[in-house]
Amino acid sequence: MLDQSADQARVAALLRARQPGHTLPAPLYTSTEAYQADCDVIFSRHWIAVGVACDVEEAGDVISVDIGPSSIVILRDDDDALRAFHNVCSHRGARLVPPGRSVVGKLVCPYHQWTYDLSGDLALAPHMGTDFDRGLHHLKPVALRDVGGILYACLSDDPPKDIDALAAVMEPRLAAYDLRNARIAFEQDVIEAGNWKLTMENNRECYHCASNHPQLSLSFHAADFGYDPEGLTVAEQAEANGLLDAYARQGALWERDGLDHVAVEHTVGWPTNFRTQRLIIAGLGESQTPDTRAAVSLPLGTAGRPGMGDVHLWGINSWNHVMSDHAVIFTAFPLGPDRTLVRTKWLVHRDAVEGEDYDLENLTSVWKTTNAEDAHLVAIAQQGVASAGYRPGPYSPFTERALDEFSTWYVDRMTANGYGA
Ligand code: 3BY
Ligand code: FES
Ligand code: FE
Repeated sequence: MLDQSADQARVAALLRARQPGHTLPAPLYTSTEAYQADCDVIFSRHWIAVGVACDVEEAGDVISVDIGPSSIVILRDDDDALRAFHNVCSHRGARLVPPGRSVVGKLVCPYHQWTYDLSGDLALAPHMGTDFDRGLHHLKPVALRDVGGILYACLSDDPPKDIDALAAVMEPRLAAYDLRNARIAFEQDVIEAGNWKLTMENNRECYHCASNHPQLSLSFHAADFGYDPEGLTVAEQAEANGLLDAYARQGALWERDGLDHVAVEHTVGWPTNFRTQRLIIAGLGESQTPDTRAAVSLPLGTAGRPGMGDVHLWGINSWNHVMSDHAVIFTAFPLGPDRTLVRTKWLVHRDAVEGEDYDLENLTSVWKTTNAEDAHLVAIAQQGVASAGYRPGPYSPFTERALDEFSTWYVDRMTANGYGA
């Protein structure tokens, strides 16, 4: 008990020491105490992106997802409803479902064979006696929300209500792509050698793109996050203004076509942190592929036109690119103070056939390459923050504004959830 509150006080002091406009004090990226605090606050009391509805297409499809030291089961029940439970048997607590995917009729605990219906009801518990009330041992439910086909879970019994705001913005933006009925063409897990916050910071800027992502840069404009270029050098301003002009022109066309495109940001002050904007795809403008043309001949949902750009959405532990021909859905899960799992799923129309409607390498190569490049950047950032010479550094007020907001949001959420003064 004493130890726990000493840890809490240490983390609280580090949070207080963070200077606005700067990266975090090193131990917030490196220490076990901060890792545990992040699992306890950010990953247990907030809505975390965990997968996609088409992870579990049919009744009996099950996935398990580890969130820090916890694990959840997501499944489709016999009534076609999505459900989530803690991946903990109600008997003696064993992990019920192994990592990854399975297809089951019922959930059977490998330890003593307690058996649960897909509704989570305990159906069978051998040797517990005739007086045993199975009704008291339902699997513990986990709050789950399907937002346009992207799944969010919250481990808390009192999840933040502002997930409704995310749904209100994203349901209409994602409707045309019908991600709920898409299919996962490919999935990749990469373990980055860095703290999850460095993974997310790296993702919230494209300051590093021109020099580190030659392939992504063919389809991705570096300055896409709506910053005000005033204060930059004349040459930088000209480049940023050119892009702003392009957005003004393209925005008018999207408006004419009834496509939501403006940036919506919920940052500091919102438990469910997100940003969305319809982005212009560079090059020929169709998709994030090596030649910037659509990779899949069958568009997603009713997204018939390649000119629809890229519906970009990021959240606490996720980032997504939804294009007319395919979507790329990324989730990040903390594995330790200096290890983060980045899980990427490429979604295509459910009827698209590999080899006929798309070439898998062409579909996946940009983000496979980019993920490897980003994993390297996160690893060198972690090496630096763990070194004696590290001091919190200044974020660019232009291209890294979103990182400053992320760090401020993080400090704010931690402080409001037991790690305050
Ligand atoms: O995909 C993203 O959201 C970010 C922005 C640019 C590079 N990147 C990984
Ligand atoms: Fe699951 Fe015993 S722990 S049946
Ligand atoms: Fe990157």
